[in-house]
Amino acid sequence: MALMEVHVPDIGDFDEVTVIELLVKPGETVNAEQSLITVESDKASMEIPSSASGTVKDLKVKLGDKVKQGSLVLVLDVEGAGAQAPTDTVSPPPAAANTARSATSVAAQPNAAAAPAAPASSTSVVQVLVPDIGDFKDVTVIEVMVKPGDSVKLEQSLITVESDKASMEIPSSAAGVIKELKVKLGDKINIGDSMAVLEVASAAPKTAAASNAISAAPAASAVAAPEESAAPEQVVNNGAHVTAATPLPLHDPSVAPQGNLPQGNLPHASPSVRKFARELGVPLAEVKGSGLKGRITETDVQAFTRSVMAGATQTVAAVQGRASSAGANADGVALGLIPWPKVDFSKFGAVERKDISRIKKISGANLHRNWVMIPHVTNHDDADVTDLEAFRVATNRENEKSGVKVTMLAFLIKACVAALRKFPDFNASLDGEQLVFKQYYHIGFAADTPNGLMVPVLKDADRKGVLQISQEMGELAKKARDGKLGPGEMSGASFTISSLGGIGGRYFTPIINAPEVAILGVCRSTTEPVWNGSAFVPRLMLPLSLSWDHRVIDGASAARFNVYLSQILGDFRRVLL
Ligand code: CAO
Repeated sequence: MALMEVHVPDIGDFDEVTVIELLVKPGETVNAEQSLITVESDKASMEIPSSASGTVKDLKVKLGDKVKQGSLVLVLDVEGAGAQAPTDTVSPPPAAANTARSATSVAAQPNAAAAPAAPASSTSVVQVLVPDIGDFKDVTVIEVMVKPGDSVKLEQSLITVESDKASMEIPSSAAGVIKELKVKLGDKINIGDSMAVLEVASAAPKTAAASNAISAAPAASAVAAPEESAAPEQVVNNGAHVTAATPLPLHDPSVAPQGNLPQGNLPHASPSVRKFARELGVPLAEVKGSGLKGRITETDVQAFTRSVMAGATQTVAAVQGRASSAGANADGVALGLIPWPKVDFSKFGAVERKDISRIKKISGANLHRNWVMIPHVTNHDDADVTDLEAFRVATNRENEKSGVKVTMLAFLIKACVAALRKFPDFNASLDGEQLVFKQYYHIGFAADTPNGLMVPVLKDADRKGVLQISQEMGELAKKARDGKLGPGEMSGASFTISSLGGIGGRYFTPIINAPEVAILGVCRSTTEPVWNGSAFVPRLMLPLSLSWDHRVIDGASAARFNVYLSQILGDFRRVLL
């Protein structure tokens, strides 16, 4: 064993960069070239790799420290290093040096371009090339920030590229309108590759700017030199493109903008964290960073993922319905499935297209998530509601003048509360590795509205009688149909009932309304012959379908729940017990 110091390698003109992330801890084993820390200037972030394999003995930097070339990062315990490294300072390995030099060369060349010769015309066409990006070869385009037709300003970022060690935004070399994009997501690009063709409104000022670029950056100018004299119009016609480029500042690394996140508000994260987030499909813009200056760490991405998996967080995509199975844009690729079939229906006959309603988009996204994430099982059963139906009809007759009509659903709500009391697992929610048992009984009920499915919530059903439940249910259902439900009237349910009894059908598989763990589906009761031990007698049977989350509930409990519920519905006096 020998001790070896690892220093910040040549990071070019980057003076006094800030340590924004510590990727290792004392006692951890690291491999040569494994990233140790992430540093950041106002233009770029980069990971500083280890120069050797070994065990971290002493970390010499902390978050927020300023470091520069030669700063001591950490001390490594290196097996057999004595023979190979007599001095205690190890030169950066080629990869480290390359990473650093890449940033250096890019940052050190304020202008890296060629430009068209000054044209007399008021518009010209210029091609924006990838400028000198140092030792970066075959870097991947991870973000395309503009599209054809967009007006771009000089130095506005057009694309983001990423190597395994750093990312950078590549800006436009001129102001103008994008005529053509030459790159797409996933492309590998190198110095001199064409990024875009720009239509530039006025060539004269551009030329002056570009001339400066040429004198300041001979190496990059050379890339474009053969084409410098081409006239813009000929460029388009002959394909002999004139080039223009600008300084290549390394901007804050970022992921593809999510949702409506404006440019400039992109999330801060190191390239490796962004790669990690992309692999998991995590929208970084929605992750709260706990690092320095709100920087997103790998732990933040993991915490976000856990929260989404537990149903505590919804992504914007889910809410907006982009992930909705109902949406034709849903992409099975995201789930590792083959893509959704794209069919030109008009080939087979006349079609009409209509936008999906906002409610359908939202409910569709929720249903999709719940269906995919919850291991559903559905138990079916029948309850004998002959006596209850007679009581319901009699109650309605007695209360005719009150204007409140009692339907089977009101009794079902009351009966479910009794069953939930007896089987508290069904009135619970999963929260990470804990179960939250609710001491309240707020029952959601699915309501069919002209705009789609809504679930009003009847609060404190345990404290209300069937008549009050009927009245409130009627009011909530009307509000749902009129589109007047407030958010408070649609939240807080601990269990949900979906009744199709007024319509028909036999059994179905209701989808659990996360984060609840069970839902009862009810269909239309029918009179059936039931064997009473000595004869078949006509009984009114109510079909029940109970879906439950197998992570929380098991089949035996579900069967008991249904049996108990059926007993209550068979003899409602049991509610009092
Ligand atoms: N068996 C037999 N008849 C039933 C019944 C049942 N299980 N449930 C209701 N009925 C009868 C009612 O008694 C009423 O009869 P009358 O017209 O003779 O009085 C009739 O069916 C209509 O009832 P209703 O639907 O107006 O009232 P409700 O309290 O049963 O339901 C509501 C209210 C809002 C839940 C319902 O109107 C509704 O929207 N249901 C659809 C729910 C849904 O879409 N679920 C699917 C979700 S998954 O996509």
